Amino acid sequence: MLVSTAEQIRQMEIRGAGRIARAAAGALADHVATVQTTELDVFVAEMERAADLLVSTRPTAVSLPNAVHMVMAGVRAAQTLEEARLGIITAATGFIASSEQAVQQIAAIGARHIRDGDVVMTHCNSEAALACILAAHQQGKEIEVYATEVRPRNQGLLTIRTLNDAGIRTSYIVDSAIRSFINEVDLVVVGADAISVNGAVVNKIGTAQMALAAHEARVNLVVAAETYKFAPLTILGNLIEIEERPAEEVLAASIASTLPYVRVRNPAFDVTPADYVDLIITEEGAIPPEMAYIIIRDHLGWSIEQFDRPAHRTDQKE
Ligand code: RUB
Repeated sequence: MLVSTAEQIRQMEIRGAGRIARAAAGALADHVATVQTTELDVFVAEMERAADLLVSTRPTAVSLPNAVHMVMAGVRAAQTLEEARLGIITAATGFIASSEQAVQQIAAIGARHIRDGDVVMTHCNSEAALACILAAHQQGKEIEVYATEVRPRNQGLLTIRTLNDAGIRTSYIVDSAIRSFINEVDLVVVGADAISVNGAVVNKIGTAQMALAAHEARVNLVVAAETYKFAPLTILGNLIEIEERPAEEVLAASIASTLPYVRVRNPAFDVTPADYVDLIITEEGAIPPEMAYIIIRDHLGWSIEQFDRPAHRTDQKE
């Protein structure tokens, strides 16, 4: 179960920052029953190995280490093996429930920012962003969506299926058509894999281009993101690692092998600077990107004071 969940995350059969986080929490809870030992130390060491395996699967979505950290907190306070086992299961169950609830809260807040008659553009397949759009539609607002294809893995197909099933009029466009259609759009709504302390948003590759086009066209960009998508270690200046995926996702190996001078680059995510983000909608409320540190300090419990050395760099560069 643990190894198969890790593999499913790595292969993107489980994908999207929120789903990845919940799957990892569930895998840790399930792993508890498989650890055959009477020793607390052995149990903790095995759970830490399991946590490391899960965290190693995809480097960018900070929801993954954040969820694992929250679940593993259940073991750290334990004095006995039974407390440790129960601690993990309780923390995992709690995380999964609060993560699902957070999406509903984000949907309720996000829907308020979508007006009747709005044309909304979205990118990739974000549960949180789609929840806002669906909630606005359920409130009876007449909305229309532009959804991108999302090369190379075509997550846009998942998005248009959901929108279609809800009865929302949707235009499906190739990623390179964003700027051609941005003037027909009232609002951009996207999700996030990670948010830096300075409010920079890491999301599916192409989000930064969409943000640039929206900025130029004076179209607001809203990010829907649970508080556990904020990256605590960016307060130390750590940069969020951008995952680069296999070349074969972009170009078949049979073709690539005939092009010895060609190198395929396949970054899965990019960084949208805070300047291009108008609002971040969390389950705690809608905030400007400049308030990211407050979320990291007050909701995730990390503050700059707990570290010995001051941050030497707090910007999230491309
Ligand atoms: C998914 C992606 C999504 C975020 C947010 O990338 O970039 O926009 O993860 O999604 P991938 P959610 O398909 O590579 O995992 O709101 O569902 O957490």
